[in-house]
Amino acid sequence: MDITVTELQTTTYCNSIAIRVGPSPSTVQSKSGAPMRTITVPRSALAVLTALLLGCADQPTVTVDEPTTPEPTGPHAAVYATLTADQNDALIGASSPVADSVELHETTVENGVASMAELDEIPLPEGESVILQPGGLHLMLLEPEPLQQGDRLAITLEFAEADAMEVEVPVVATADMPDHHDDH
Ligand SMILES: [Cu+2]
Repeated sequence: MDITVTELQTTTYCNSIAIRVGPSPSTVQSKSGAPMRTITVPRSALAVLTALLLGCADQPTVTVDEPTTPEPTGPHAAVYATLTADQNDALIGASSPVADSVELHETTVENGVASMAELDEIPLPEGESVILQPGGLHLMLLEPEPLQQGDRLAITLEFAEADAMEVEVPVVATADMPDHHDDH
């Protein structure tokens, strides 16, 4: 069975699409009498369409770009990424099947000495790209299972507003990233 998408003649995207599950497209008249366009899409597209419609309910979303973990040289592993929220939000936690716990950290350097503090949350101001990078904000997997270049680890990010999101993080050569965790 295909899914029939009925596009109403309205200007706002989020009010413009209705999904009916039916065996075939049919002619539909809107209440105002204007004809509506119908498109039939494969059932496999239902998840995508559902996501689009859920996105219409002003559901905050956070985009995660270039998640990366340098191959650990010590007991812990850092995860870097660029996070951009479309509404004011905050990263409030993270977890991974490869580590018992994942903390939010910030590295600061004072008088040439690097130290790391655990944060309760990382604020994500609307539309602003927050960069998790060596020497600054990062996620830290505490004593993860052994990770090697070429592995991909799963990490679930929890936000104050947006739904939790699972991200796949490639493990890259340490030579590709500055190492800032000698102080652990
Ligand atoms: Cu750290």
